[in-house]
Formats: sequence, C-alpha cells, structure tokens
Amino acid sequence: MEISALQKERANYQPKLPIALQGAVKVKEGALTQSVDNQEDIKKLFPNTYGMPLVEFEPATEFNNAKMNVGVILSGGQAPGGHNVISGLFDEIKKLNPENRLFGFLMGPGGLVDHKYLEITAENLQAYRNTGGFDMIGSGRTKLEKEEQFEKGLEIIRKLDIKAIVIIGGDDSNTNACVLAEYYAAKKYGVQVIGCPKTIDGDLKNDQIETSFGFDTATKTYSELIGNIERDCNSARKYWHFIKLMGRSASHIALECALQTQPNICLISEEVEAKDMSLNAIVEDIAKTVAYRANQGNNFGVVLIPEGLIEFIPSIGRLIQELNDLLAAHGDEYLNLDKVAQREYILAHLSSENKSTFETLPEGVARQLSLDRDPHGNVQVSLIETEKLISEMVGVKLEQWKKEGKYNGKFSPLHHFFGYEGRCAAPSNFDADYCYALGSSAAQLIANGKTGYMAIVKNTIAGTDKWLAGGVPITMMMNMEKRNGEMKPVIRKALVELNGAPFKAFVAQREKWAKETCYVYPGPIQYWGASSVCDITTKTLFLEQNK
Ligand code: FBP
Repeated sequence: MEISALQKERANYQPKLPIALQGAVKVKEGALTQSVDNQEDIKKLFPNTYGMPLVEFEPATEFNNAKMNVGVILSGGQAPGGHNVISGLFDEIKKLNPENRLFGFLMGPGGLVDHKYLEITAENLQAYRNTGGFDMIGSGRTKLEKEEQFEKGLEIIRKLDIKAIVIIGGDDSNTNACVLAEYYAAKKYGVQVIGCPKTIDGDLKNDQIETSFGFDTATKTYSELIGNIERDCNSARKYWHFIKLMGRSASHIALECALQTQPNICLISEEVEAKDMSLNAIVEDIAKTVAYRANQGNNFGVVLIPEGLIEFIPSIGRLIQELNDLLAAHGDEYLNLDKVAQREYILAHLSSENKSTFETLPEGVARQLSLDRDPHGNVQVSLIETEKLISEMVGVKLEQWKKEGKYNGKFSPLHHFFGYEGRCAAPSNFDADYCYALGSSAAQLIANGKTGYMAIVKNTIAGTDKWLAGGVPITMMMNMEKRNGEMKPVIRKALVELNGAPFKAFVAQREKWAKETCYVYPGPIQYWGASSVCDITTKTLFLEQNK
C-alpha cells in the first residue's frame, strides 16, 4: 500500500497516555450505579450487568499478566481515531502478555456473526497508526440483537479462544454491546463485552463520558471548510451559502462549527423544538437577516443547518413518529409498492393532522421521510436535502417581499453538505491520544474481569498526564424509549442543552454575527508546531468542562 508523506511521518507519533495507564495498573471501584431513568425496567432486563460500580484506574506496582485474546469490532459511521483505539488495545494487551492476540471482525458486527476476521499484528497495524478511517477492518451497521446472532458469534469466539469483545460504536452500538454482555453473562459463557464511545455526532456524552471520539477532528475539518467558504464568500460578496452539517439528531456539530467560524446564521434543532417553531417561522427569520444584510449592501452570507433539523420541527417530528410506527408495522407490505403507490399508501394510513403536514411538504422531502429506516430505526437524515428546501423557501419569501416593496437585494444561494468529508480525516492530536487511551482502558477493563462496561477517559481539558481513565457500566446510561414501534432499553442520546455553556456562548454573539461580518477562518488541523494550535480541544468541550 502506498502511503502519503504525512501518513508516514504521522505513523511515528506516539500517542500520550494518562499516568495511570503508563505502567502497571490497578482498579479502584467507586459507587454503585443506577440507570438514568426507568430503573426497575432496566434492572429487570439486565439482571447480571445492572448496578455495577464505576471503575477508575490507578498506577500499581505489580503487573497483571492476564492471558487473553480479544476481538474488536468497529460499528456504525466512521469517526477519526478508530485505528488508534485498536492500536491502544493492541499495545496494552501485548504489554500485559506478549502471547495475547487481537482479532478484528470485518465490516462491523456482521463480521462476528459471519465469522469474518483478520488477526491484527504489529506489522499490519503499523500503517494504520494515527490514521483516520476504519479501513483496516471496515465497519457496518448490522444490529446485534438476536440470540441466534449471539450464539453464532460464540462459535468463532470459542474457536479463537477469545476472552472479550470490544465494540467501538455510538449509542445504538453500545446499547447492543450491553445486550450482548448481559446475554453472555446470563449464560455464564465467560465472554466479556466492552464498549468504546465513538461518533462524530458528539451525542454520546453524559456525566461520565466527556466527549465521543471523532467529534474533535470532524468539527475541526468542517470548520476549516466553512472558514474557506466564508473567506470566499467575503471575497466575492455575491452568494449565500447554505451548509448542512452531519450530526444526525443532535446539533452539536453545527454548534461547535458555529463557535469556531462565526457564520451569519446557525440553526439549532433543539432550540427550534423548544420554541415550537414552524418551518415558515425558521424561513422568515433567515429571510429577515438576508434582507437586513442586503440593505447594508451585503448580498452574501453563510447559514449552517444541522442535518437533523427537519425532525425537530414539531409538526414534522410528529409526522416522523407516526411514519416510524407505520413503517415498522407495515414494512413489507409497503416496501413492495412502487413510488406512487407508496405515497398513496402513506396518505391512506396517516392521521388527519399528520396527513396535512405530509401534503404540505415538497414531494422530494416527503419521499425522503418515508424511505426505509436504518437498522436501528433512525430516519436517514443525511439523505434529506434540508439546505435546499430551506433556501428555496427563503427565495420564495424574498420574492414576495420584493413584490411588496419590502426588499430590494439579490439572493443567489449555493448549497453544501459536509459529513463524509470529515468522518475519516487524520485524527487531531486530541483524538489520537484520546482514542489510544480508550483502547488501553478497554484492555484493562478486560484484564480486570469487567463486562458490560464502556471505557472512559475524563478530565480531558487538562494535559494528557492528568487524564483519568476507567470504565462506566453501560446500564447506567440507559432509559426506555420507543424504537421501531416498541419500548426498548437504550442509551440516552445527549442533545444540545439550551442552558448549557456552548449554546449560551453562541446566543450571546449570534445577533452580531448575523448583522456584521465576523467570520473566523480556523485553517487546517495542525499536527506539529505550537501547542496552542496543535493541542486545542473543541470549544464545546472547553466550555462544558471549564465549570
Ligand atoms: P454513527 O452514529 O454511527 O457514529 O454515525 C454518524 C453519522 O455520520 C451521522 O452523522 C449520519 O447521519 C450518519 O452517520 C450517516 O450514515 P451512513 O454512514 O450510513 O451514511
């Protein structure tokens, strides 16, 4: 495989570890835990993995030389740093005992079920150290939830003499990791399951998880691109750029990018929902800013739109809920119909309120909302062209105002969608170190007999030597939610908090950003050079943790 000069140099970067993981390690157990909500239900569903204590690692004098083979799975969307979790895991299990072996299951959880794997060795890992992407073993979205999948997985686990599986994934994948841990524990198979918090979306966080890996690099990459667009926009002064940003339901990515680049407008889905805003109200607000700037002679601007926005507009959210239930209950019957018949089928089955919302949406958007869900029951928001929908509606409103003599500017919109551009970027120093430490922690949780835990690293706005590593029981983060029409135990998603410091910092400045041109151009991620540039965390993490 030919590699770039950057990749070659970057392979030599030695990620930094928290002090507790630098030598021999021991476990300090903390308080027993409870789930965030629905305690009785969760306890009943997870009798073997519920209520376990928090775990923190401490330096020790004696080495544990646990003999253990480990299997690792990358699950869901790519996030920068996945290869470093694997490197941290590999190095730590080899440190424990050089005979330990690591197997990577291929193309996500499906690799465990289908017995497709690769042994990870020092040689084949070298080219992937500190690189982005999940291409070393691939990723996938197969949902691990059925007993027959667990039993099929067990066959290969036994064959390779694997003691534990590490699942690197987002909230849904870690929920499944916990279900698998509980199943193997209930059957007394002696197989441990450990999770790792991955997702660029930044929505897998809580009191114990400060941030999910990949968020840092992905938002820095998008901010570089947004900054470049802002600079172009401020040079040509003739376009309005509508930029949709990945992030699924949560607006963390959009908010972080706004804090880094100071665009004219950034929509936050969680605020739209809290203020019960209609699509028309959102459009009118944007049109007012366009008109204000036009009056100042500024027929240009930048608007950031989180990809999940549409789900948070209350009337559309209600429609999506009903569509989710409808598709879950009538999936096969519906999928066999052609496009026109599918629309008629939906109109015939929706309640009258949701039917009228469905009918008011442009046909393309209505169709995108009724497409098949992903394996976890989520609407595939990355496929919905919200940026075009909104800019078109803004254009219509401005035309109307023009006719009424209220506006006399020029409105030339351009559209962008940033998502895939950042998910495989070379990890920033933060993500490279954080992921390596998560991999190391996962190995230590296994060596110390834990199952149903997620590896964690805390105190991340301090220097790496002050980072604290350990584990949190996955059940602690769970509550009951409706999925595919049924109540299920799931990890609670962290949405943008409207009383949180990042959102407040944004609100304090957004009016100025709308009226004036205050763009900031962050430039590309730096790997070598001044620490003030190379080692900065995200503004979100800094504002949230700097209490
Ligand atoms: P995860 O939740 O699996 O980390 O994926 C995040 C994400 O990048 C979302 O931001 C986006 O909506 C989705 O994946 C896109 O899915 P796909 O990779 O299947 O196109």
